[in-house]
Amino acid sequence: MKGIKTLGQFIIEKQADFPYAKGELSRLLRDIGIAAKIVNREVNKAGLVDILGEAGTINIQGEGQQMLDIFANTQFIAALTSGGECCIVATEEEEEFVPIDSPVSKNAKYIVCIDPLDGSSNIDVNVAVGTVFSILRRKSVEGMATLQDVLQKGTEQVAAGYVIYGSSTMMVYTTGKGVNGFTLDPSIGEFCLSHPDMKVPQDGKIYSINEGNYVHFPEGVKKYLKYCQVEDTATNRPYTSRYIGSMVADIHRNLIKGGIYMYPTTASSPKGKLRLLYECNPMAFIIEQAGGIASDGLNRIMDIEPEELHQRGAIFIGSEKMVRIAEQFMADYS
Ligand code: AHM
Ligand code: MG
Repeated sequence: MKGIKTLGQFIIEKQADFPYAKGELSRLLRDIGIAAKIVNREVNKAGLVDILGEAGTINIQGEGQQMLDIFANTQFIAALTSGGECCIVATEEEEEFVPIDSPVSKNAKYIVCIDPLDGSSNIDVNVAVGTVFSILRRKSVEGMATLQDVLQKGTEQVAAGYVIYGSSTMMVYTTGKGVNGFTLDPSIGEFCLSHPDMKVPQDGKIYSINEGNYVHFPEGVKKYLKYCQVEDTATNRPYTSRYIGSMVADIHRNLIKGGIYMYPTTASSPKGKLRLLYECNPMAFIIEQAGGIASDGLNRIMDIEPEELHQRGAIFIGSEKMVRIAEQFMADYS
């Protein structure tokens, strides 16, 4: 029988890649893994208990908060607080960033930007949801960290990852040295290395976009979608359309099978829907590390200078060849 490698074992082993690190980042990843297991437990029984459904509050983005959104938010903040390695959590669920004001944490080196439960409108119908996180190193050297510590470009990320609560639960992360995926074995309660050194195929056949917004898309996107649908054996077209409506699940599928995920600007989201700091940047870091690319249609996502905590942006992400062609359409028709 082949031996299993747990997430904890793998993190310790990989610490050797960072000779000057003192283990804080490893502990931070461990803390996120623990919270993910707790969230997984609740997501799994969402249909059974009365946490299912809407909480009746509206979050900063004006969206109805699902009860599990709040639960996941609380769990991740609690795990990061008790872990002591994180000085700020910036979360989709809170208007202001959350400073962790304990004697150990306030001098901690790391900042976590997180979407605790992405795609949560899918919970009621038993469809995969996810968690997305980005880890930054604080820039300021003393006192409480500030908003400026949070507003860093994607290229400054030291780690990023996602958890997908799907037909099985997986955690996929990068520290800038490739991408590895771990599947939760519920019988032992551990994430086990199942997808070492993940690579996104250079080209693919799947395009993922909410085509209901078609009339409001930029001309370049409309033209690209028509391109995807044209019959052409040389380029394997028409492509296949797949859209779950959970970004994590859509990008995870395309990472494995090859494809492009797009959320461009629309009339109702003139700057795009997804948030730069805790949705676009971490997914961009993972996909680039897996050999793909992530763009806002014209520029690399990770080069965008953030100005606001909840800044939104358009995203085109996935297999290199597909994203490059989409960018070409954007350039030609803008
Ligand atoms: P959320 O963070 O509020 O769940 O919103 C993000 C989600 C993504 O997971 C998904 O791809 C997208 O919103 C779906 O939006 P739409 O319903 O407009 O297609
Ligand atoms: Mg989200």
